[in-house]
Amino acid sequence: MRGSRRYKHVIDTPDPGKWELAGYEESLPISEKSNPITRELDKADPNTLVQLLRDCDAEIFQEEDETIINYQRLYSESILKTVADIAKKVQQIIESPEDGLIVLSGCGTSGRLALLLANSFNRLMRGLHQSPCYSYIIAGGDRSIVTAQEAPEDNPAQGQEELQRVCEGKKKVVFIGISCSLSAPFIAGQLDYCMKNLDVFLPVLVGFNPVSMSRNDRIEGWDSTFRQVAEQMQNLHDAQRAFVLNPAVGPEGLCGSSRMKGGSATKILLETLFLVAHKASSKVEVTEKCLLEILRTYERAHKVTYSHSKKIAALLKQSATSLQKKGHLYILGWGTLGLVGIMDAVECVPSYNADWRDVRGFINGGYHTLENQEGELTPPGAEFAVSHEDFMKSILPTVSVMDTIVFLFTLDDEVEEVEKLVELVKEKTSNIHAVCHATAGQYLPNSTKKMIPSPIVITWPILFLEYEGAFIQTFQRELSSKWILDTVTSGAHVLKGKIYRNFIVDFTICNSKHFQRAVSVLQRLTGHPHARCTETLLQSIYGEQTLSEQIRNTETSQHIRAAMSRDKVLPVAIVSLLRNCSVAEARTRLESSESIRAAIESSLNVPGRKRVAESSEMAGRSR
Ligand code: S6P
Repeated sequence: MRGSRRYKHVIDTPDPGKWELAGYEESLPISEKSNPITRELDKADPNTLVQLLRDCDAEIFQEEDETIINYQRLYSESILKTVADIAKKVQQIIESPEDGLIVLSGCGTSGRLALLLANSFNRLMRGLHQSPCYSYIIAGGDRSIVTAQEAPEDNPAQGQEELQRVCEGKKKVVFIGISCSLSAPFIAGQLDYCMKNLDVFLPVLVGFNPVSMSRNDRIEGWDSTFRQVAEQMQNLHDAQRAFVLNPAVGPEGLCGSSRMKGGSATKILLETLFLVAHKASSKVEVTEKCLLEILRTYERAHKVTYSHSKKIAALLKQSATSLQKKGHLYILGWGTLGLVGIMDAVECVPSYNADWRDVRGFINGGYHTLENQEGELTPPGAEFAVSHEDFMKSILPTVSVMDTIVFLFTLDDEVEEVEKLVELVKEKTSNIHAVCHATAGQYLPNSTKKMIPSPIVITWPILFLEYEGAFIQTFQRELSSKWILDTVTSGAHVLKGKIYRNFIVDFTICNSKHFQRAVSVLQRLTGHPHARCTETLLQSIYGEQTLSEQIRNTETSQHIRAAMSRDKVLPVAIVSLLRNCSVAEARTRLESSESIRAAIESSLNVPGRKRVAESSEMAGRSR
């Protein structure tokens, strides 16, 4: 498991954080640990916020440090070998696609990325006059692409049903189950089904925790834990009957927010894997060098993107101002960048308990451009309206000076179309920003420059590559846009007071992972043991100080249902524990506070309160 140091790094990554040391938040998986880099994120100004999140993203490319614990990293030989081995299996499907399929599956952001990747590589195949052989599954179905549906993630049986439906009649399937935190029961169910049908399926688990840190609590209505499934997968790894692809990329900049680094690393790893598989099918040998060359382009994209940090910070600040004044952030994207915008917007709902109208993404051509299996989604509800036409019809008339609009496009798109929209929006607000991708030699027209005062124009070098390689440029632009939007939406919510240190303290508890995370955040912030934190969380969920036996003995899924119909569940529990007061009093205090962060801060500073809870190294130990 040694690093491949033969390769020169493009960027200097920050010093290895303490999270890599044994004992640092010992009971928590990497994906749930709090990142030492962002320990003071809540006190940062926009420029510092961008810099800190940039440093966290850089950890994706950090190599193993031989002096501390050996986690496998992106550049580890063991990871590169696994990528190459899986690529060979993918290649077999590409070469005889008639009875074969490559299925990518995930929940939330991981499911949206499954769609993005499946579509990219089907496009690549169509360009080569080959039959497309990629498909995707997202927990909760296509409505989860454009709206937040976090509950289906807890359902392993539904995962299996979906998998069977998608693979009906296929003789060979490479199944890629993505769960960044190695935790989603939906994915566990699918992997389990694949392992019971190895004559057809080759299961692959993608995530960013070691198997020993995967989730090990009981899954309701099922007889295995995620860890048991992952361990079974690992046992099949050496015989190449199943694969686990799980480099460590370090904790998220915002604790547990796997849409950020987890999502980016998923995109990097899987695009690299599929690209080399396609190259191999055109008789290019898959070597470590070839893998490293592709990975290095992503590392370079990180450097190029964050060289615009000042302007990203300005966009972040403007977006935060809009959200603080109860305005909105609208992201109007073209092509696949439109999906990147939608992904980021939708995630604000579960991540920060945001209203779905706060941050919204729109894509030119709507569902036609999204290329989702179910096509136009027609259930009633404005949440499903995602095209630019929808924006013009229902949003534009309501746009005010409080709102911020971001245009996200490349200079290969119809720039006149962009200009037309900007013209219309300008009549309503002057808060207009743009993220525009150009290739060396392309320039933003003067007419556009006049309309958008300070656009982020990212110029990418011309890549002289063969057909498959040329897709890298699109992938870089998508990732670069994702990095910018992740930073902007996360940073804006930090400035809105939704974060304490680097803990999100007001997320929606809408699945079992969130329930567990809420208890863990309570432990880390208040220093109280697991049992007391769970009790207070339940008091906050049900709004009752005395819990009945019936509530105490109810399954977690019932608590989650109750939590979803109440706001500020976690903040109320935090304040109640810190002040040792009733949940009713905690709620009143929160309601009169300028922000959730401010309420927590003042509760921590109550005279006589022991400050033992401050050390995050204590986290989870009392469990
Ligand atoms: C995380 C995001 C969620 C996750 C989803 C799947 O920031 O809010 O939607 O993507 O829960 O997570 P995982 O770890 O199974 O990929």
